[in-house]
Amino acid sequence: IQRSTMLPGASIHSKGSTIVMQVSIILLTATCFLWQDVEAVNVTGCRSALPYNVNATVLHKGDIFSPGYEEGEVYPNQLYCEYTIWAPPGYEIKLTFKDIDIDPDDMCGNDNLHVFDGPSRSSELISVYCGNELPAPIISSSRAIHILFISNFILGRKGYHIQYEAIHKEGICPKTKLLCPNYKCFKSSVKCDGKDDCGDGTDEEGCELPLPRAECGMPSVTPIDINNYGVARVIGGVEARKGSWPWQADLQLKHYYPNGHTCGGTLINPEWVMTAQHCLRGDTDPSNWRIHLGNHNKFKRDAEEQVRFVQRLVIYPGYTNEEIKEDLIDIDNDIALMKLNAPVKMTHYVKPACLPPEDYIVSVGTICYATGWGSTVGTGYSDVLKQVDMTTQIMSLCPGATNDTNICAKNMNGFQNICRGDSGGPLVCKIGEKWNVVGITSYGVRTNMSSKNCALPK
Ligand SMILES: [Ca+2]
Ligand SMILES: [Ca+2]
Ligand SMILES: [Ca+2]
Repeated sequence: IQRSTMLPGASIHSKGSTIVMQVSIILLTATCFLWQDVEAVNVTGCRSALPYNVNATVLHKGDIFSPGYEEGEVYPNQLYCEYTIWAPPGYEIKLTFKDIDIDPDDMCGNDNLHVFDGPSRSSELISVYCGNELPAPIISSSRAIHILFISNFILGRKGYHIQYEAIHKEGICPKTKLLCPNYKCFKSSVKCDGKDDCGDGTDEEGCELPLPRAECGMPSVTPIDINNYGVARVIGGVEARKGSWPWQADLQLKHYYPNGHTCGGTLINPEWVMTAQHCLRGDTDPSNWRIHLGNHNKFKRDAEEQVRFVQRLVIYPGYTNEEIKEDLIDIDNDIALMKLNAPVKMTHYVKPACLPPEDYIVSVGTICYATGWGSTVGTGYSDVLKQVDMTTQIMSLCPGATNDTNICAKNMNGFQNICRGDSGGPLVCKIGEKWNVVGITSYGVRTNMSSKNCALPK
């Protein structure tokens, strides 16, 4: 172990035995330098282009720390740190996250840790990490793994501690068990037993079991009613009661952890989610997505959360792309369906919404609710699921909207509205005792935080 060659703070080291076995060397090279030219005199971390190598044995774990981590300091701003970890030929690299605390944001837009499945930034991206939810271990598909850590110009956090080791992939699970794509192991007897053993439905894929029974439109937790807001009417909606909108789906881009939040969706039965087609941005590859049900806080794993992937995407053929003419936005048939890789379990926190009877007409003046994790434009509670009451309007109040494919609704309080990131989420109204999804959040007028109207497709 060549400790003397290490950068102060950008600690990559191995602990325990330093006996090197010839056949099992991990070679680790790291380069850290400042992202931009800043006052870097006292930065205890990455510096420009100082590569170094670390050798370790297969049976021996090494550690990677963010700059400052071991000194109990937050990582510096404007870092750009790169590590390449090599296993001996015939081995793969396993990374185990021991600690992570990176300034979180949607798509990790503040500070972020990239992991690539290969020796460089041009290798396939495995994931981008931020926040402080410990990710599952990662195993490379070849003998190299590449790590890139970037921090922006403000706010450092504790950082990360990752352990690396060279392993044989075949040896991960005992012989009696099968391997999940996320490297958990499961007994072959629980494949297709109707229970999610991998944690993402993958052991229940393609099983064709009867769907679990699901009563629609009946939350176990009563949603906050517009009449009970009291004086605390919050600009940008109010935090929803946890579990009160159990059909709310969170559509996340798969390569971001813990939060690749892009859009909302509505669970309409145990294996189908409805969303807005514009959320797909023209990309119809189902493998881009990870769907979270039972979610409340978008940066923290809720105990009730269930994760699935998308097996199939169904787009509506009559969708017309976004056309913005002056202040008018015109999107028609903004709807798509996602079939999950396996049905979700029906719980108090995960239940479908009802679909209204065919030809059902929502009368003007009906109070309905839109929900989502969309931007709050600085009005607070942006990490949690929020709701806003929306009253249906006559169509002429929604310029550009058409009777055939849109519903026009607005918040009568005038200070609350749907916003970027809420797209794809439900507009639900009560029909009798049951909540029915009558619309999908599609678009609002440009000045969306003002008292203008918003249109939603039927
Ligand atoms: Ca930062
Ligand atoms: Ca199972
Ligand atoms: Ca969560």
